[in-house]
Amino acid sequence: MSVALVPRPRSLDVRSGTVTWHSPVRVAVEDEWRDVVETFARDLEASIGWDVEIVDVANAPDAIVRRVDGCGDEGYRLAIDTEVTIDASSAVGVAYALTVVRQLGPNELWSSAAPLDSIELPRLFIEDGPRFAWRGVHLDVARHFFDVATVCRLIDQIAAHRLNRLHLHLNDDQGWRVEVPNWPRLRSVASIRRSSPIGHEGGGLDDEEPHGGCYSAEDLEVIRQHARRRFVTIVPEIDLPGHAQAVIAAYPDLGNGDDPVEVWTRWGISGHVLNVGEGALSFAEDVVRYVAGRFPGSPVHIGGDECPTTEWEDSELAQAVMAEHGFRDERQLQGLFTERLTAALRADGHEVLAWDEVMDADVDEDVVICAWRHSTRGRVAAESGHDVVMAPMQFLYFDWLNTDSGDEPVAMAPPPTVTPWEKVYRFSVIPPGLDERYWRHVRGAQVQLWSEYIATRDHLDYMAFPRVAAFSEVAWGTPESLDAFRPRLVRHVERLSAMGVHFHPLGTH
Ligand code: TNX
Repeated sequence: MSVALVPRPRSLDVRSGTVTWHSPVRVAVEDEWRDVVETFARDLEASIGWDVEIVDVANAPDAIVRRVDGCGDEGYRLAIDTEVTIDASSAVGVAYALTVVRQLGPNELWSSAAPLDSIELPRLFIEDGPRFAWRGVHLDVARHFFDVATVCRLIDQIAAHRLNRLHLHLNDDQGWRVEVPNWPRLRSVASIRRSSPIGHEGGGLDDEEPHGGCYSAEDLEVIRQHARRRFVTIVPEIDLPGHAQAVIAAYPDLGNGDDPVEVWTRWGISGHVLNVGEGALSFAEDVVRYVAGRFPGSPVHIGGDECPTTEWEDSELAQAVMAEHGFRDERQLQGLFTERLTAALRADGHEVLAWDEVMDADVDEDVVICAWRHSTRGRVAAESGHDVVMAPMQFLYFDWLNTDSGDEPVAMAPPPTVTPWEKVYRFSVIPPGLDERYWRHVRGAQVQLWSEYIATRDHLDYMAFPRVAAFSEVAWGTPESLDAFRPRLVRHVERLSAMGVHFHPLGTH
C-alpha cells in the first residue's frame, strides 16, 4: 500500500501488509490526553460514522498512546503493526500522529457522512517532528469579513496540514471586526462600509452594497476553543497607527484632520492614520489589550505596516511631539505606538509581533518581526537579533494569482507576479544569505490570505489550496524535489476534495 502524506514526515519506513480496523476503534490513552482522542473520535464519527472507545491498556486495544520523553514539542512516533502504537511527549504530538493515521486511511475519513465498514492502514514506522515552530496561516477578516464557521473550518484545514498558527488581521481602513466594550462605535460605525470596489481597484467601479461584520467576545471564544482543540494558536492582530481610516470614521478625534472620513470604500493604503496624541495612544493601548485579553497567553500582532506620514508632516501636534523626543524623521513617531503597545502586552503576558516596517523606528529586540516585503527584511531582522516569522509576499501572499492563464479571477498582483504552488514549494524558510549562526532566530513562516479580492468561502479555498499544502511541507521542513512531491500532491488533493475544499485545480498551467 503506497502512502501519500502531506506534509511528508521526517522519516518513514513503509513495511508490507496492512492492519484492518472496524468500529469501534479501541484506544488506550492516559487521562491527561483523553481530549485528543475525543477529537479524533468526533472526526471519525462525523466522517465514517464510527465510534472510538477509550479502553484500558490491558484490554486489547487497537491503538496505544504512550507518553515518552524525547519526541520533542510537537513530534511523535507512529508504529503500525498488528496493533498501532503512538509515542509522544506532548498532546499535540498525539494529535499529529492521529492526523497522520487519518491521512493513511481512505479519503472518506476526511469527508462528512460517508459510512465505511472497515479501514485498512499500511504497516509502517514513522518518526517525525517539525523543523520550524511557527507554521502559520494569516487571514484578513477586515477587507472581507468571514464568519465564525468559516474561520473554524479554516482551523480544521490548517490542523489537517500540521500547521499551528492562525493570524487574524482584525482591522483595516475598510473595516473593524471586534466588539470592544469601551468603544461601541467600533461596532456601530467602523465595522460597516457603504460600498466596495468591483473588480480591480483601478477600475473605479463600486458595488454600492454595504459590507460588514464584527465578532463578539463570545464569537472569539468559540474560535479560540475550536483552535485549542486543534492545537492551533490564534494570533490576533490590531493594525495601528496606519490602516486606521475605519477607526477614524468612528472616532474622528483620533485622526489628524477636521474633515469627517467614512470607512474606506477603496483598497490600497489610506493616508488617514491615528494622531500621535495621548488620546490616540491610550485608545490603541486599550483596544489592543482588550483584544489580546480574549486570547490569554497568545502572541499578539500589533501591525505597524504601511503607515504614511503625510498627515504627521502637516500636523502641529505631531511636529511638537517630534521636537519633544528629538526625532528627525516622522517614521520615528510610529515607534511611540510600538513601544507603548509592546510594554502593555508584555505586562499582560503576551509575546509581541509586528510587520517589518516597525524596524524603521527604534524597536525592542524582543519584538518578533514578520518579514513581508522581502526575505531580505527577515535576514536583516535576524542579524540584528530579532526572532522572525517569514512571510515574504513574493512567495507567501496567497492573494496573488495562482497562474497567468488569463482566466483566473481578479487577484491582487497582476502577471508576471504569479505564485503557483510549485513556487511556494521551492520557498526557503531560512532567508537566503543568512549566516548559520542566526538561523535560530527564524521561528518559521506563514502564508497571507489578504482578502480585498477574496469575498467568499469557496474563493478562499481556491486561493489557499493547494498552495497551503505545498507550504505545509516547507514549514514542516521536509520538502523534496518537485517531481517527488507532485504525485503525493495529486493524491492529497483527492483528500481535499473529500473535505469539500474548492481548491485550485492542479495541472491547469
Ligand atoms: C500589503 S502586507 C499589505 C496589506 C494588503 C496586501 C495585499 C501588509 C503588512 N500590508 O494591507 O492587503 O499588501 O497583498
